[in-house]
Amino acid sequence: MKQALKDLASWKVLEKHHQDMKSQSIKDLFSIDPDRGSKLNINAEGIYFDFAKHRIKGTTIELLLQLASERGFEAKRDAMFRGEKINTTENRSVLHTALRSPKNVEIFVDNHNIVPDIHEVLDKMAVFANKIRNGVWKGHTGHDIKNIVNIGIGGSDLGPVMAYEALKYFSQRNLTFRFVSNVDGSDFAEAVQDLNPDETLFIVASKTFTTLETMTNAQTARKWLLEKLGNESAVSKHFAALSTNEKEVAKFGIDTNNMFGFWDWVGGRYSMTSAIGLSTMIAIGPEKYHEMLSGFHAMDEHFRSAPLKQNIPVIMGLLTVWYNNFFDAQTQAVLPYENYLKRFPAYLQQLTMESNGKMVTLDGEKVTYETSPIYWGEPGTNGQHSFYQLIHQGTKIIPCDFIGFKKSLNQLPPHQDYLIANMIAQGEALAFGKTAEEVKMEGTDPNLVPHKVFDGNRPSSTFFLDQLNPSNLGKLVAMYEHSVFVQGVIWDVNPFDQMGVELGKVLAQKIIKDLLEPEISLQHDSSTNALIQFYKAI
Ligand code: G6Q
Repeated sequence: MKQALKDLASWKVLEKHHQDMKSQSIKDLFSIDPDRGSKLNINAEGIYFDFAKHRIKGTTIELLLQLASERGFEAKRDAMFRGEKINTTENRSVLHTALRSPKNVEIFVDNHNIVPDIHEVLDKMAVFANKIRNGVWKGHTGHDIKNIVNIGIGGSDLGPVMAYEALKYFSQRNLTFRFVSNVDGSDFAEAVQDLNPDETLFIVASKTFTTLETMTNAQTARKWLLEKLGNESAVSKHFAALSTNEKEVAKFGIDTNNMFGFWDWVGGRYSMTSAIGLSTMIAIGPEKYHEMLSGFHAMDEHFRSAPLKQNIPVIMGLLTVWYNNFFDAQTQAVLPYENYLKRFPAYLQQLTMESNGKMVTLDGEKVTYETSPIYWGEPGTNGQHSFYQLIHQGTKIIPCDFIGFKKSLNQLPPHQDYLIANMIAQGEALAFGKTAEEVKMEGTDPNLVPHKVFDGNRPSSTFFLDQLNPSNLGKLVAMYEHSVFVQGVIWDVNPFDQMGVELGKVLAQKIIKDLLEPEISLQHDSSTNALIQFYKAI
């Protein structure tokens, strides 16, 4: 019988330890050990991870590591890498890490080595991507393809959008990339309004190839294309599919030669290194795409083999548990000081919250503790002029992840120095604040002193890298993927299913019927019925 989280010996010790720690400020901790800045950090895989500005001391890390060990973390991690069916509710392996493993490795699912299959798809993607990039692939009317429109949603959209934005600097600039996800027709209409169908390729990205939003957008795209190009045979020159469902792809009319497959052991939100990455590969080219995969792989290996104390995703994941479960932090901010990472927080919202936003354990028992915090964020300096107020002086504790790079991709002095000065200053201000004495010393009107005090003691991590490039993007994404895994192990939830998105989908199907049939008798609650009637009223 598995022990409940709160009954674990390490948990109980952590509870006591928290009582001690809650009365010590970050400032106190730095006074006790002025050198902690050079101790509480990990410098690995080109990432300098500073976690000194946290409400922890060495013992905290020791205890959190004991917790991980009591939870059987290492065995669970290794089971994931080996391809065991750790997604128990769906009876699936979880092998996004295999997608970036080198050719010479063997990884088995149901006695079949999947690595050659992965590389076959990668090679096929490379051929296709190069044809588009070099203008060898022609549209139905003989034009080069200049516009790539990815149609997908959730895991089939957020990774591609984020990666395109993040790596735009490396993208082929004569190609235009658009991403359509929402079933709101305006998303499609705006995406194509200035595009010429002769020069446009649609990539329909859908693991299942049955998702309402994606299929509706794909049908609209097909209509839009055929209105201009007239001939059904145009579809094979202007549509590609990324999917696990060959039957549905063929039914849609997409030539299965233009289909790039993946497998049920790749979860949607873990799929950006599967065929779902085709738009990324077209944008940055196969070589750079492989650099991105190498970055992912380097972080996978770090997670798999670095001692836990020196393991970035392990420490990150455990710190999240520390604030979430002991300090009752409800949210976690992700604040990139790199404009190209503007969609990174949105990407992480799905990765983290769809994974660990769960209320039952793997055995189906209701949890008696908090699971995933709410992740949110925006590029840093913009946030400083809006919501940072609450992080500095509000009543909530919001651990922050700052992400920055030493070198900018665009050399425009003095921008980079200003940007990084701001990032470092925010971590310092959050941790150390400003006392009433300090405010008074500035000659502040006594009535305003309380308004100008910063309590400090607000925790943050800083992730500092050399420069944003495909490899470093891969490392950052894998780092968060694995920290989510660590959290899932502690909370004993399944980070790899997403049953919580189902109910709304089923009800929407019912309501679609209610909206379309004029005489139908509505069977919902009175509020829902009224909303439907309001919509239908002429
Ligand atoms: C991700 C989820 C979900 C999924 C979308 C799109 O982990 O499963 O976001 O990616 O619902 O699904 P399809 O790729 O099957 O269209």
